[in-house]
Amino acid sequence: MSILKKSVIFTALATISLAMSGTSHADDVTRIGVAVPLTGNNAAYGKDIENAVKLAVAEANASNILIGGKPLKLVVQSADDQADPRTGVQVAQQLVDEGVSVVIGHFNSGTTIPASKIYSNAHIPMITPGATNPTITAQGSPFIFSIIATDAQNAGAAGRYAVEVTKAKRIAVIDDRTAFGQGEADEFVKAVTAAGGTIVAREFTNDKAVDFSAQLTHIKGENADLLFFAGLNPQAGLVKKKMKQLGMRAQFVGGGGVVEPTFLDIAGADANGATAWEYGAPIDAMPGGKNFEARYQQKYGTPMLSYAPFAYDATWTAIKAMQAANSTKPVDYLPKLRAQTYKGMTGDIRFTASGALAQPSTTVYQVANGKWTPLKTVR
Ligand code: ABU
Repeated sequence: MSILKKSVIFTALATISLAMSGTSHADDVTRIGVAVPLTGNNAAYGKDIENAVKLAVAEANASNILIGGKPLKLVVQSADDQADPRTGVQVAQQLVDEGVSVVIGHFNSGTTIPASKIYSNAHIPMITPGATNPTITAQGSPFIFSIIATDAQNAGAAGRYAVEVTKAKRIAVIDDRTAFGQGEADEFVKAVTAAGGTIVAREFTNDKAVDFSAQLTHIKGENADLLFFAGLNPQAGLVKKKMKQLGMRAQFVGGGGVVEPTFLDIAGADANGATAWEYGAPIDAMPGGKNFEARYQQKYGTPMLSYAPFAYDATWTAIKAMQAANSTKPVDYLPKLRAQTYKGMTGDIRFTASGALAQPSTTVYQVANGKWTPLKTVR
């Protein structure tokens, strides 16, 4: 083999090796990792989060923030976790190897729980803008944060409301057997039972299913007057549509992740009357919310979904902690992140000792005339 050929092969191998180890980056930039599903059934939620992080980063880069006397130059490092726990762990390790200073993500509780252990071991802060199983922050890691209400709060409020306000007497539940769906169904059932309500059926499916006839027929047979569906879109829309086909009288109640246009598109006219609980306050009640919505729409040419405000705030929360510490190194800015109160769009962002959001809120919405309309916010 000629010396030239050997040299070309060596250079190519060295480049691949550097790219894989992540050590080829110039170190004048600060990497913000985003780990969300960018493909598969949950891709719309993930893209929404990624867009919001990129918007915050673009605005921060244009703000001439100085850290250590130098302009802060942020770059977004996106990773597709495919809503899959094993892939979640792999991309978490990749982001750590690439030297990110913080990770905004993941979206699914089922990916967040195992991935959080990777960040925790690497001492990289992770802030989830969407994963809501209470065990995420109950782990007590000093590196793991949630900027959104948990399902103990969201589904807990849904359970109390079902008994005390809706006055449902015979309550049924279907969950999708994910860490999120099963977790929020458990929290809902706990709250219903504590409020003196009666669960007449507890059914489950999986997060890929499209046919819910067996579960709904059983629930109809139990003469349920309220059904809590613990899962995401598009399944929530399909469940609502099927309920109508089966002539069920039960009130449909969704948990987190349902108040989205996809539900309306899938359930069509059958969507009317459905209710669902979503984390935080309605966008109109968020300070600067409408302006953010317009900036997002202008940048991406598409309406934002429910998790964009949380992802935007999560990114700025990390940037503010870096500013306060005058350093982008986790070891320096972590104490600021743990102690600060950042006045965000979604509220005052302060974390409890375990990394949960200190002042969460949640809102119940109802579909009226083909639109999700807020009914009440619980703090
Ligand atoms: N919180 C809504 C859905 C995401 C998740 O926790 O899995």
